[in-house]
Amino acid sequence: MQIEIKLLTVLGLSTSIYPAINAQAAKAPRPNIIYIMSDDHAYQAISAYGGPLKEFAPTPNIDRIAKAGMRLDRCLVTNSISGPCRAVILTGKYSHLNGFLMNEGQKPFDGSQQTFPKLLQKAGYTTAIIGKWHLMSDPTGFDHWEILPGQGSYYNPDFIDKNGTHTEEGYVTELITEKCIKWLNEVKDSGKPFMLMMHHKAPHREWQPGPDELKLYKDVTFPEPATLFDDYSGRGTAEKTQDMTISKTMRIQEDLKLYKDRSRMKFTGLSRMNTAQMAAWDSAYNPIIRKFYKSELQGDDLTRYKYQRYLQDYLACIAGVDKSVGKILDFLKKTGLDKNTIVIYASDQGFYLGEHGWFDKRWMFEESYRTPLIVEWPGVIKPGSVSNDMVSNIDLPETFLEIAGVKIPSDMQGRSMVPVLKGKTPSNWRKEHYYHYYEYPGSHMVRRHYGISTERYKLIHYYYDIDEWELYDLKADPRELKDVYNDPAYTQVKKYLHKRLNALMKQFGDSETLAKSFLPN
Ligand code: SGN
Ligand code: CA
Repeated sequence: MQIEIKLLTVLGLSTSIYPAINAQAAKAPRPNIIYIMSDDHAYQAISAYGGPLKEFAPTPNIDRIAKAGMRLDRCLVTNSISGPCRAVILTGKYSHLNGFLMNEGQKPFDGSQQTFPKLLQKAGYTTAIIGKWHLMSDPTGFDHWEILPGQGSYYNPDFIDKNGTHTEEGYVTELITEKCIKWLNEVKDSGKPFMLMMHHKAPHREWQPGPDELKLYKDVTFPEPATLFDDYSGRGTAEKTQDMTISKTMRIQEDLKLYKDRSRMKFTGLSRMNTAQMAAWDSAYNPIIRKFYKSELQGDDLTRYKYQRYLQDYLACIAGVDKSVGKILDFLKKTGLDKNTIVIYASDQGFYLGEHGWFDKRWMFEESYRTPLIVEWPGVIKPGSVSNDMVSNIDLPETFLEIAGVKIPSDMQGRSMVPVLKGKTPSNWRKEHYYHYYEYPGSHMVRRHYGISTERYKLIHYYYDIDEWELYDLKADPRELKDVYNDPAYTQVKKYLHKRLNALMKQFGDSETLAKSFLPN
């Protein structure tokens, strides 16, 4: 029976000629899916995930999803950077197969290929994407789309839809929220299930808080991570030569908004603000600016100060996202949609909040490799559950397809998380994960690398203009401060991991030769 329903739906045929099937369908309408993804939201900055920032900057609305659903503690990305993560989520394929490897120096996403929104659409779902898209080509597979150009702007942003580009007055997180609620209102009574991808720009660099959050954390002092002053000893060339430290890379004016030269505001979109927005901005930042330039901070004191300024703004952006999540949840409750709508909260990848002295992402190290994932599925997921199973962003499309009762194409490379969400993880669930990052040379100068991670170990190969292997033992060294690749105690482990890495590369159709063919000439 189930197969027949799927077949009929896939063929786009009505099931009404089959009263028995129809009765069953009426009993269990297919759930709606709302996938909320913010940009660069570290799990360390979600109170449901615990951690030292929890009391300082709680996220009560995102936590509502975790309370009602499942928090996944080991969701790993395949290539820790925005555009590529988005392409993986759409296609269920690693970057070398979906063709979107990097943000910079990249051809537009090939929207003619198979994606999960297209398959959902075919199966009768109404689909939409609103917010950051970052794939250069126009979205395909969506009944409705309204996206930010590139990274988008925080204040009075441009949006692109099928009619072209227009500017809207307001703060980006609020505008995206209003657009999503408007669309949900339009489709909620259509009799068709829907899938919405709500993609926030916040809290992406340069971390510009919304009008209501400008002063939220300005007097708060956050706890410092233990590795804020990491000197990268015990690790290789890649870690020592990156360009993503709070101390050196983070800019006092553009990133921390300590503008001495206001003409520079045009580089970060702040010159888009109207008079009222600018007045509110100045009233928050001018006192901070005055105090800072009087202080003449230097060295480690300056780094400490920059870390605090960074977190104040980053977390204020997140407060705006959290408020947005609250609005969506309230809307679902008010309309009764909450009973049959799956809500997912995620980030495109992880992010550094001063760990190793860094901001940004890209590495196969924990903070950037692990992304938050919280799922509420009424009546199916046990409220307040926590999963440690190794899942990945590449599993999302298959998960969505299974939820919708759509056949999963055999060329997708992840695995549906539905059994994990149901608390029934199969015994043969993934115990190892493959990673491959490409954007180098480029922003932040993180060298190209691929690798395998297991529950306990990570084997990483930096293969571009260096040829260095690294091995980390997360049990002995959870902060990943000591490469043990050349430690004889790990000879057997190393051998095993090399073998498994080769097997994974083969399984996913990747190789160093293929990777080298993507290098710039
Ligand atoms: C911009 C940022 C970088 C960031 C990339 C990619 N610089 O280039 O810091 O790593 O985006 O981010 S900025 O000065 O323009 O803010 S991603 O999330 O889109 O992958
Ligand atoms: Ca991102």
